[in-house]
Amino acid sequence: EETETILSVSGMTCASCVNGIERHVASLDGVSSVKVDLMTAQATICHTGQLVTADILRAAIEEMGFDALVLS
Ligand code: 9UX
Repeated sequence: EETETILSVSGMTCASCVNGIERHVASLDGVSSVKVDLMTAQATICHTGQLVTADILRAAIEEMGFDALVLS
């Protein structure tokens, strides 16, 4: 079923960071929506619990050079 995961993302300094994370995470199988907010430094991601875990999302963002922490 669909799960919503919220992560704290540090290291984002411009709108291109936001777009890059949104595009990268959205390309993952099982991810249905991604919203990244620069001001709150949070990513809100809807995904299937079967294909994508919160830790996979965290790792995908960290691979891009940001620090990410699963909040909920
Ligand atoms: Mo902007 Mo983000 O020039 O990694 S893309 S800082």
